[in-house]
Amino acid sequence: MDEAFERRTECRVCLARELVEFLDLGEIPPANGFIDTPDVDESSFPLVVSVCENCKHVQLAYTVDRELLFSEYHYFSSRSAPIEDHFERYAEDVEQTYLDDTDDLVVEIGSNDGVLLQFFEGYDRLGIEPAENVAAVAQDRGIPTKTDFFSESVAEETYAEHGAADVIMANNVVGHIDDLQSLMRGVDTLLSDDGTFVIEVPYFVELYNGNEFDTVYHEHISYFSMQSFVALAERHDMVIGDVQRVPVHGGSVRIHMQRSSTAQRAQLVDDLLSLERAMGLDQVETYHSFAAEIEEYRTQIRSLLHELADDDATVVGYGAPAKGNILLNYCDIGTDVIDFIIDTTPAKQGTYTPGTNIPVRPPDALDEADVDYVFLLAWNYRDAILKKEADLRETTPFVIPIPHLDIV
Ligand code: DWN
Ligand code: SAH
Ligand code: ZN
Repeated sequence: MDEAFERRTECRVCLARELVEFLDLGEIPPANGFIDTPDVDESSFPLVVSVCENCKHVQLAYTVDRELLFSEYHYFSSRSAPIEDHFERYAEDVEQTYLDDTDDLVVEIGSNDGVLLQFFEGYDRLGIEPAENVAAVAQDRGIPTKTDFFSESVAEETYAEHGAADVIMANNVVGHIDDLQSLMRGVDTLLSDDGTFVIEVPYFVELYNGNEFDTVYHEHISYFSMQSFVALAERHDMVIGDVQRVPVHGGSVRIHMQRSSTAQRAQLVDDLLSLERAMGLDQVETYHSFAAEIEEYRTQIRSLLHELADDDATVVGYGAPAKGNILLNYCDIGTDVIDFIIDTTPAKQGTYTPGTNIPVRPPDALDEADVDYVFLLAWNYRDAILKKEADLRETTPFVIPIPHLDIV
């Protein structure tokens, strides 16, 4: 990519040139682009969402250069305890369902700091993770990790070095890949004949029902519905042999894709397709109405937070997720409203949030401050965090932005 970003004209799933823009969040810096000093020049890129009129796949109108987003990365999955627990159970499921021999090869695309592969000790395992600083953590834990972006050519290299994979897993990363055709051809190259490609990704139905506009950011290029998964699988002679809805990251789906020659479509696939039709997700008009609701919702969030600031309340952010940076930028909430944000990730502590330049501090900074409200940016961990912070909640209300504006 010559420029740091590029307009996309072809649908990433079905290749039709029928993309219709419906939601414009403005020009925002990359959501994981935490900066070391405030008030420096930051690059912003258009954040615009389109839907394909042909297959109804929801996707970004512009792609930002992946080297810029992922060479050095600030998100370390293992820093969120609930997600580590989730992946421990995920590993148990995959092991019980698909693995029977320690010679079996398990490959993970977007393996990050080894949060999932750590639970496959004893198997032949390989992570593929482009962010060098994050891959280094996995390697230090003894998890073999190839530092690269997965693609058809990387799949060929991997096959030549390791042979066929019995299971390929890709969690919260399929949406990050611009070239979905290369991804699927790569899976075809690397997967054994009766192997399974397990994908977990936020489900667009939940984004839509839960006002999760803040999960739209440059890293997240695709927003999958069952319509889009079926279209993608069929193009590559695969079927969705199983699917589960899983309560992480605001509501996700786990898709089990297998070669059409070895499996049949699960009943729940048809049920979810019906659900999506009933919601109107097969009609472009639905997406335009959704965008209008999000714009209205932005006004509500902005007004509430600015009212608190006008009353001189001290507000501290809880969690500095990438999505929080979209919410803060889109709703125009900066240092005039929020004093600082606490986060468990060492790589984020001591930095400033992209675009809004709010300081990020370690969790114990909260103990020393006199706080009137906590603003829960990591709303996807609502239950775990509210439980963990039971003492603090006796004196301090939590403002929760998503799925509904709530003070608890
Ligand atoms: O797809 C992606 C998902 C899986 O993770 C990536 N593109 C980037 C990232 O998205 P995110 O940054 O929006 O994810 P989280 O999981 O909502 O981030 C939570 C943040 O909050 C982390 O920085 C850790 C922090 N945290 C905390 O400070 N205290 C989390 C918990 C649970 C806590 O108790
Ligand atoms: N799988 C982890 C991490 C998700 S964050 C989890 O679910 O918690 C997305 C990860 O995918 C990042 O670590 C990012 O560096 C990586 N990534 C981005 N593009 C990729 C690609 N083309 N191939 C492999 N990994 C990629
Ligand atoms: Zn399409």
